[in-house]
Amino acid sequence: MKTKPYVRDKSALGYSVGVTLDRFIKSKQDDFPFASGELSQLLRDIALATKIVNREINRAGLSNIGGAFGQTNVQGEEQQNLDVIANIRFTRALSKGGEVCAIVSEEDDEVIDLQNQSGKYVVAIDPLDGSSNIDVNISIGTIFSIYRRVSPVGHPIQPEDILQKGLDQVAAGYVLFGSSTMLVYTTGNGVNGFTYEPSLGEFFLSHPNMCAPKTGTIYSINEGMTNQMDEGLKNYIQYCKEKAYSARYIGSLVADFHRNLLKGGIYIYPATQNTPNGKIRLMYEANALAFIAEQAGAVAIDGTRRILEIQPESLHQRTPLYLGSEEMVSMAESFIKEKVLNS
Ligand code: AHM
Ligand code: MG
Repeated sequence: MKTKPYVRDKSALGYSVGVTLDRFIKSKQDDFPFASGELSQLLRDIALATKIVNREINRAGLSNIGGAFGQTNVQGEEQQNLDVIANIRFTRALSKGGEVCAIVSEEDDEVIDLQNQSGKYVVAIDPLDGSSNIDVNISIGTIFSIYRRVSPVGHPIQPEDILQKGLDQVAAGYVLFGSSTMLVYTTGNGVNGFTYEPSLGEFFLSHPNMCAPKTGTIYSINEGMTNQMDEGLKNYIQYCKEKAYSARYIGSLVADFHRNLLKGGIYIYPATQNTPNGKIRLMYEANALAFIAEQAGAVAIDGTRRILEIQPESLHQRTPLYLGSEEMVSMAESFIKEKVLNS
């Protein structure tokens, strides 16, 4: 039977308007591996903490809570007030829910063992990334990875529960605190982005099924480090210039990644003479974005290896990172390889 012209086909509405994050998570619950509702609840806990952190960030300039806190974190960097606040908000939200047994955070030297032996999940999180941008009202972000514990529930957590490869992630996401606040996540079935509507206090699906362009014309790297880079990478940057690509570098990984995911581009934080392992942390920065990138059709390598296949050996391990549109990363890789072959 032909549909009456004034009756709109429900499927045409898709998820385009008015789908809240909460409703979306619920509708997708059966797609999750081991669907029991706990991962859904965990994602909701993260979303709630995000709203709280978002409120703090928006007040930062007014309430004098921006600025250095006077402590240093495990990487020897000065912690900002909001880093500390975000860390507290996220760890508290993750502790209260009961789904998580352990947390790895950029702001904590050791694993946070929640002494919750019935918790099935391990979360690795950078509560507020782009810390040098906090004070100056530039976009910052949160990055998280979710793993299922490997050891049996009901027992103390083990090292193998924590040091899992990126391939083992069951979900990962980021929050971009930019001109609007967005939460983007994957559970291994594509990537979806939600934009926060502050007056309603809700995230709404705004970017369903995000797909990265195969190539692009944006390269994002701190070119101030050029003298310390390998010849192959220098040659690739020269190639980008010859192609008249646009250089765009915010210094906030989430913001640079998000822009390049939508528009097509490559983010690079390389190994340098001073930092042979690069700067980006494998467990709570690179892995989550690599999972999202691959789910959206982009790629992430450390120069030669797929990020998701790297076995982490320590909590705060760093990795060089080449992240973004498939053809651009592949071109950068061939420049690096050529140098390796020629040297
Ligand atoms: P952070 O975790 O201390 O914020 O450092 C990570 C950030 C990334 O967001 C960003 O891409 C990079 O550091 C910028 O570093 P640099 O200032 O060396 O270019
Ligand atoms: Mg960080």
